[in-house]
Amino acid sequence: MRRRMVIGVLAGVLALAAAGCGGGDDEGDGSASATTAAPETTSAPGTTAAAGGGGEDELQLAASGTAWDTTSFELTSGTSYSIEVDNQDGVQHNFTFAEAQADVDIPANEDATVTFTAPAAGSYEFVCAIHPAAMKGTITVT
Ligand SMILES: [Cu+2]
Repeated sequence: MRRRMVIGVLAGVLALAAAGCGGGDDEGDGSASATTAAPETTSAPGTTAAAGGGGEDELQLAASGTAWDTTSFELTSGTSYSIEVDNQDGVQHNFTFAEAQADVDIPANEDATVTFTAPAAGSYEFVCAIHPAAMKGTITVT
């Protein structure tokens, strides 16, 4: 109760002070500070837009010991994805996401990148076509 009253009084004082500044003294001060703050606000969204403006969302997946290190992905329908598949095994693996027409072989101890567009919303499966029993996972598209 007491705190709320103190805050209320402070807010009232600040409001009076702000009103006094704006109305009484030269308005040049107020304009100058507003102009200074504006470029900072403008540059931040610009940077974000540039970073997000790329064509594809990049994901990573690794195969080790005839197993995927990630067994579930959540994608957005209609978005382009690039998955870098790192095969850490001494045998060939494969990444297949049939519904997105994604199918790539990854030679032993090499990387391969597969790109595709996420299909309609739903629950799908990705698999290594060479070791389908051991190497599979789910892709949830929303
Ligand atoms: Cu495999």
